Amino acid sequence: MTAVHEIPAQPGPFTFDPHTVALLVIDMQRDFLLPGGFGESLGNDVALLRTVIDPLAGLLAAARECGIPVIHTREGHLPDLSDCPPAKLLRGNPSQRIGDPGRFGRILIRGEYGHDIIDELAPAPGEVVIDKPGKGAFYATELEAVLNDNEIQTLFVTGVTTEVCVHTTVREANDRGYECLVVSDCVGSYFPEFQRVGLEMIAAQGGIFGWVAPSATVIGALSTAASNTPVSSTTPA
Ligand code: TIU
Repeated sequence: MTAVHEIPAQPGPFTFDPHTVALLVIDMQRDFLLPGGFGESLGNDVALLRTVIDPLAGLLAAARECGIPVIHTREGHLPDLSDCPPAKLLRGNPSQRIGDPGRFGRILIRGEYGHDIIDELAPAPGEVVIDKPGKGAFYATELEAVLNDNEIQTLFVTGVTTEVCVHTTVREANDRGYECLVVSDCVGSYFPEFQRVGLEMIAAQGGIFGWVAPSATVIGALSTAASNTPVSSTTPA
């Protein structure tokens, strides 16, 4: 029997089965969220991203309590940069490039302090951490295999930044047949305008890439699911 639960969302109700959903936490790394990392080297004010931390900590706690798998991602590269194409390495005119020494070690390099996830959202033992060289979490990673192995069909998507790694990942997920609910206060952008429009783009055209809802609504649905009161149920043939 498959229990189906409903979340009020944009552009309409989002249904999910708690047994086939995972919480995806994208790139909540020190290099993006602390001064001195990659985000700041690109000329950004990291303070705007930090508004995501508290709501996401609340959603993480709720997901863990309900036994929903949590998958974290980290953007970064091998120390020899062999997995960083010149097009990415040389793009723009940052004050520091990927691989340069930064305040928290070499910028966006795996194993460095700045590359790891912020303390407030540290992965719990047993949670999957996907290291990704690109903006999308599916490109050159084991994410799709992890989702298949765990029979995951639906993703609650969180993390940073809304218009870059979150958007890229949600688009990749759509093309692979996953349903995505983007949690509006648990994704963040360095640019308020991109945050607003980025979320609108996801839910526009009848939900062209997915659905959007705030964490309070998602947490409410999770607690309903935990108390085992589905709005409907179906029995597979
Ligand atoms: N620059 C920017 O907005 N984002 C990134 O470079 N990576 C992610 O979004 N994780």
